[in-house]
Amino acid sequence: MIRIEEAGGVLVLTLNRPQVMNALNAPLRRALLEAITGATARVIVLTGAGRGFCAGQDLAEVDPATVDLEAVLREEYEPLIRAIAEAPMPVIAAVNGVAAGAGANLALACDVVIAAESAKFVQAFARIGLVPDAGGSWLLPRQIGMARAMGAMLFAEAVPARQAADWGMIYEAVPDADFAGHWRGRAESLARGPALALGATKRLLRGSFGRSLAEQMAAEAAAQAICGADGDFREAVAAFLDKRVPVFR
Ligand code: T3D
Repeated sequence: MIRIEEAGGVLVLTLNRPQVMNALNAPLRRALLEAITGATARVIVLTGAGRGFCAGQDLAEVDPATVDLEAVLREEYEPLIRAIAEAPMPVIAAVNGVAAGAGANLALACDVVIAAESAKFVQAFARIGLVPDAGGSWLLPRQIGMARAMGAMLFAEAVPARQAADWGMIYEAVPDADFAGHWRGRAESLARGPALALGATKRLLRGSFGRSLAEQMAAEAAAQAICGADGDFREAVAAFLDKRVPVFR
């Protein structure tokens, strides 16, 4: 269901059902959740095998007459999206091709989204008479504003990677020829970084939507106290003064 490779602090999880554009069935959801919650790497990358990233729910698995959609979402999708948001390390989505439905929102739940220029994001739910799920109705208006999120979700049109980057839905769109080397370089650069500070930055930003400015600054101060007492801070300052590249733990 997924290919798992780990090297140099980077855990790469490749969704591996290319014959159905890596559509999510129950075994794939379980494998992904286990791999993310069990990860000890410094960075996780999610990507897809073949020409798609993920086509969302495997529609061949669902019998609309009997499926309990609420239970599937509460018991399988929600833990997966929360596992990404709550993972102590940064999670990168390397979106190699189309990301549709819950597959789009799986990508958008990641901390950094890097897409190949030929990739596209489709909030496909309205096409099949469903509402956006897997956290998308919370994430997308925060990422691109209400007007664009509403349009993307009501019209269920594909948003090309370049436009997604221009809108702030993703971090960057990269020419296809450079894509694989580029996301790997990004992941390795985070893996060489100060893990404690990067994890704390993720938590601060993700927690910020539920806090006032005063509460957020208190959270910053508390996190800075922890990072400031850490060896990585001492090493980085010493490296700066010595005019050398810091070596983080
Ligand atoms: O059910 C619940 O528990 C609730 C949760 C719902 C969450 C959701 O994700 S709802 C949204 C589900 N996803 C979709 O509606 C997307 C359906 N797929 C598409 O619209 C298109 O396939 C794509 C835009 C993703 C890609 O189009 P294209 O033209 O590049 O490829 P294709 O030819 O349509 O697909 C290639 C193969 O993948 C094809 O199989 P075949 O004909 O070669 O044997 C196609 O049937 C299969 N495939 C694509 N998406 C899915 C899928 N098979 C099962 N489930 C899919 N979602």
